[in-house]
Amino acid sequence: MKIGLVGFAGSGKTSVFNTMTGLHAPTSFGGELRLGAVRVPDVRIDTLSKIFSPKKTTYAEITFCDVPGEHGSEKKGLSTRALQQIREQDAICLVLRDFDNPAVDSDPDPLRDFEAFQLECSFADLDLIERRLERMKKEGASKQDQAPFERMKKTLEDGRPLRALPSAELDRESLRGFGFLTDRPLLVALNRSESRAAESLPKELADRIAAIDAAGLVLSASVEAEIASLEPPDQAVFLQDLGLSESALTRFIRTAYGLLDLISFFTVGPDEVRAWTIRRGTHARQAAGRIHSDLERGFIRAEVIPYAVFMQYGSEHAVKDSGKLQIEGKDYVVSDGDILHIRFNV
Ligand SMILES: Nc1nc2c(ncn2[C@@H]2O[C@H](COP(=O)(O)OP(=O)(O)OP(=O)(O)O)[C@@H](O)[C@H]2O)c(=O)[nH]1
Ligand SMILES: [Mg+2]
Repeated sequence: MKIGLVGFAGSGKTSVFNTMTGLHAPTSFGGELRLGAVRVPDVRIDTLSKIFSPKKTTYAEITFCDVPGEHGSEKKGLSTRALQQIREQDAICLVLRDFDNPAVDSDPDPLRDFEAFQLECSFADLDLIERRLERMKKEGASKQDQAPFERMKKTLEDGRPLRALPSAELDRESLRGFGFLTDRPLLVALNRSESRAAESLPKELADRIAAIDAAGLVLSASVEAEIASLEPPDQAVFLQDLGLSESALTRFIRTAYGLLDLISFFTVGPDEVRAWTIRRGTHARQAAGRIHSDLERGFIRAEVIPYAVFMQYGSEHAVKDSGKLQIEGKDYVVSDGDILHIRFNV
């Protein structure tokens, strides 16, 4: 999964990127698009790996993409190039500045920046839609073909993002090529100064975030950078002193999983213990396809052990002997924490 970090110049995107990925990209210089992968921490994988002692342990991964802000232009907003890069992300994380940055000539005002971003994305989408509609009309397209575009136009003109449209009203599969910005899952990260890192989101902003079906969280890139420089035992103490219970990375990943409705299933064995990320509601056969297309094509059945059941019995053998192994067909809906063995034949 690719999450793009976006926002206005100097909001702390690169700082957030660095704290999340452990990389050391130079801050405050705009610069090029950067990619960094992080593994998704999961104690269940830690535990399974201890039990199986596999040759390889693979965690789920999130790729962060640092989309540089626009510097030196009259327009404070996002460049055409940035907008194009945002279209390529699975999800967007808008980094809002809530600290004093001497390099930016305005006081922090996260709500103002949030609305400006929301407007820019809406205008960009509206522009695409209106141009498309114009062309359809010129080419004499049927009312039926125009309807989804009219509906999207109306939604945006009402000040709502496209993600507000239920899937019954919008055939997203056929519109995917457009890369609409307001249809992307959106995570809003309020980047705070150290002293206010533990304060929750201001109500007004929280309400606005909820109103456009996005998710929000508070973090402080500079606090996280400090945490990263400490030894693990000191990290916990430092977090506690600030009134925080977890690092931003952990909270970020959990919020992103929730927002995108993602869950993990596991495969285990002497070669590899591995986590796989899927959307909630994915069927066994599709899930098998995440592992390999052959497993999807030649799918016969899935042997399923929920993680909790596995831990209760301690081994696959013990689970089988007690008759707790689930044999499931292609339409089985995979649950978070399922350990899967796919039987297949190609
Ligand atoms: N006090 C404080 N300063 C921060 C925080 N996060 C970033 N900064 C500082 O703000 C400045 C800009 O941070 P960057 O991470 O480069 O911001 P950016 O959004 O990547 O900027 P561009 O890519 O140039 O648009 C740097 O001097 C950072 O040290 C924070 O949480 N608190
Ligand atoms: Mg940057």
